[in-house]
Amino acid sequence: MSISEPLAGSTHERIKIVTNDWTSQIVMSNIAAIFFNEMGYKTSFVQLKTDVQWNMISRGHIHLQLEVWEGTMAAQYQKLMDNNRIIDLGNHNAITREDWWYPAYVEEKCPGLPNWQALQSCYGIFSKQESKGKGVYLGGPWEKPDARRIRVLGLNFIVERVSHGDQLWIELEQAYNNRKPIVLFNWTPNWVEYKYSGKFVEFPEYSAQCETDPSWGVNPNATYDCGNPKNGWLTKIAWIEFPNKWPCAYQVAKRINFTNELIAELVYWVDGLYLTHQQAAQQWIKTKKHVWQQWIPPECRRDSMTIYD
Ligand code: TMO
Repeated sequence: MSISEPLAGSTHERIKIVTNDWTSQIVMSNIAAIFFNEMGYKTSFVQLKTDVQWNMISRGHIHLQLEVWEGTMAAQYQKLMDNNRIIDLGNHNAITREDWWYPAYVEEKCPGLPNWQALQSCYGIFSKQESKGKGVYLGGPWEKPDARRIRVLGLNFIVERVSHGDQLWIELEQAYNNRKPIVLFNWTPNWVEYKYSGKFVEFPEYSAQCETDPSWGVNPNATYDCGNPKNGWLTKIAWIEFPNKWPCAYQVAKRINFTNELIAELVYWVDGLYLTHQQAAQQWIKTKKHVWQQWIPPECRRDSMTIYD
């Protein structure tokens, strides 16, 4: 069924889609934009770090975020939900994890891994010239207070941060080619697990109490003495007015649903095969019709749409 009557909602006000600094989020945003444009809505991308996006989306300066990860963003998400500043568009059917990670060969030099306590004695293999004997943990621009976790768990580490996700993989590749010990932030689903074998560090099991109750956990005087969730959710959020302004975009955004496998594959197209974000989005639309067809309800289809061709 297709329809030629005018599309419901605003076709002149742009839907501002936030893009962050890791691949899957950017490609997914490009995919959503193609759907919205095909239906007749205008879109633009607003490139932001995750830490500044919360205020922007609650004020309606941006309108859609397709990847909110539990491991690094649960607290800000929950605050805006509790204050009715955003709406939740439903989880992806994916299980996520975000935490410290190392390539498999590191275990030879640090027996006891993946248990975090192994890092108490073998921090030295992760040191760099400028770290004065301390281990270096390479973090991304997201995460929770890692310096605090290091302190409360009594680890002899410092945090070094890259400013864009892509830099993590450059450093990982260099270390990997020289079998140099490295421990860095990683997550799943991602493409890294296809290219490199490795493991997450097993910190004390996550519990919400760990972040609020100092007496909980291995350090009785401090919060954050635990890892990130191992079976985390991945959800989507929108500005509270989104459904009224762009009803069909809302219907589609609610239905957008990526599994672990779908995410890993489309990230690989960019980070492994070097397609641009835009090319990956177009290829995805072209080859995954069986996946996205049901995301577009009949009343939101238009005669003019070309993605069905
Ligand atoms: C939010 N991230 C997937 C980079 O951890």
